[in-house]
Amino acid sequence: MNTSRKKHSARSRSRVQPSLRGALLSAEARLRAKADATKQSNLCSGMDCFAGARNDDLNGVPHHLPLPRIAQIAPIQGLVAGDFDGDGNADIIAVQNSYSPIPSVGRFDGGLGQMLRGDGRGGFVAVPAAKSGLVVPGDAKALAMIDLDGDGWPDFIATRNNGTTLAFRNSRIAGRNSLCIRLRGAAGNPSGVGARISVELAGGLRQAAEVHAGSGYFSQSAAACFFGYPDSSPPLRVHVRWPSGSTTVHEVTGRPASLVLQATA
Ligand SMILES: [Ca+2]
Ligand SMILES: [Ca+2]
Repeated sequence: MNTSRKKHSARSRSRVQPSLRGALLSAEARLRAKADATKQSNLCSGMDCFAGARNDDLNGVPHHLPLPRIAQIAPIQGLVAGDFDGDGNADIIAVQNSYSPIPSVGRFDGGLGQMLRGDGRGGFVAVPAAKSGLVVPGDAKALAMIDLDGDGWPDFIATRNNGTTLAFRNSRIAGRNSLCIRLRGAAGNPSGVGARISVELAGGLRQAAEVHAGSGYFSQSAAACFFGYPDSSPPLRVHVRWPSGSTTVHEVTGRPASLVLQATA
């Protein structure tokens, strides 16, 4: 019986192997064709990150847009999003590189970190390092956002493997402002994680953000939300939808750098 099984197995292999080989060759051919098509059309590769969505085609179908190429020059390990320049549009800051690939691949070491300025419609434009001041060389990992100096503008902390931790202070921009809002939630969720904060500006625009926990590579940003606005359109009131489902409205007087809102206000 063993001999029979061996013969049967041998016959099975003789039947399977050619078709398997054909499938592999077919798969390889498809991959080569896909790679050739990518080169020829100069489109983004399969490693592209996609961000943003807009409903600007005739059928209202959202289109995902690739991040600028400079943001994809190396793997991104830490990323935060928010309005960092006070123009009312969400921006992105990311730190890059990886020294961990297998030896045959080598290091990904081409990135210096990148700020991407949002256009408010789902698109992002790369800001040169000479203008943003963001330079994070090395094996960058975590990126966290926090208001380090209490001026209402978000600042940043970046960590690097076998390197020093870097802190970046966000310098204010003339004619623009930033409001930092923190929540005091109920017992068990004192930071109000999961709450949605909406700021109503004098000019009629509304900005919204959610309080979240966990921000990337072994890190967490402060449980705060930042809202930018111009001098001509200060915040009038803040609407909060708490994790419990209840809502509160808070009037804003003046132009405070920061607010701490209570669930019972
Ligand atoms: Ca912005
Ligand atoms: Ca600050």
